[in-house]
Amino acid sequence: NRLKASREVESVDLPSCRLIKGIEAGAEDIDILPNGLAFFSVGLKFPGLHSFAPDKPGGILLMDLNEEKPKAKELRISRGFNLASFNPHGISTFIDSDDTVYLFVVNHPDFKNTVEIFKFEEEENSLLHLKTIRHELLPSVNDVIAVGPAHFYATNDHYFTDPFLKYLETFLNLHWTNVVYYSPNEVKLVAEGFDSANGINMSPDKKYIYVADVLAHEIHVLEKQPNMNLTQVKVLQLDTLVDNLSIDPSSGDIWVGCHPNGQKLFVYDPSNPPSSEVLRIQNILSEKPLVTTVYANNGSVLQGSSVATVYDGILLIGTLYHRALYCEL
Ligand SMILES: [Ca+2]
Ligand SMILES: [Ca+2]
Repeated sequence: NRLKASREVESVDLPSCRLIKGIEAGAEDIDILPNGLAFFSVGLKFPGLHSFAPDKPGGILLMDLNEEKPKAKELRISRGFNLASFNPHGISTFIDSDDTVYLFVVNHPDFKNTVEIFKFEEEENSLLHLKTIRHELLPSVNDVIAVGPAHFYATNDHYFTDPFLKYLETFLNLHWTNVVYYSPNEVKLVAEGFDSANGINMSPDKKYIYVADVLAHEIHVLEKQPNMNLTQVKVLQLDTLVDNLSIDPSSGDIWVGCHPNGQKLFVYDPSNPPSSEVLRIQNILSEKPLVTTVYANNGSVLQGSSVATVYDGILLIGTLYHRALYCEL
């Protein structure tokens, strides 16, 4: 039941969608700046997870959504950073008071766990690597939400790093996964007890942190305290495996990339591929949040949606290891 192994999806189509050229081996996470520049984390590889390009390193692509026919172009990364082992996962952008744009990237070089901080240099179409963060409280990072130039919340989707212990932990349903706050001065556990903490994001007023628990099919709303601790406000129960969370900055709506059937994700069968599902959640703090299925597909077009994010009537949908969609709403 945690994997929703028996669930099949009914198609929900949008009138105008196209596959994005150049994305064929996953775009696990997408983050859009307020000016319409979208970052894509592409080419994630993981033990047990299918890959259409197992020998190609991952990368970060950029798409300018203000263009008439936007294209995804790979960003150059500064010398000194190990590109051959780049294996990007969750990402988050941060704009500093001096307008510097930072890109935070969860990275799994050789299946290890780091958070990389880059400075985005728009004129050069490149990322300048600033810092690699490793920490014992970050054993299995999935996603981050940046809250300062070197400050973030991160989800751990497992308690253990070792693949066998990871498997055992999930099998035994231990609920040991957590959220960690990281800053140069202080690193601490701020929320725990998740089955598998995955996507993380923040409300536009910066008061609330949202955490997706993928195997419990839940979105947790947590209130940010002045000392950066988190206190639980509420839990929204859904009927699907919730992956990354994106926020519409104007409405505060939460857009969720979901896996309707988790079994199909881990046992990849091209004749029975994993499906995709995008939910929009309105008024999550109210008594009755409104949950709408905006897009759903049985895998004939898009397999394994992990993120959905909006900008000015455009919806971008990324996947764990398949393609990505550009849709008009
Ligand atoms: Ca993210
Ligand atoms: Ca994720």
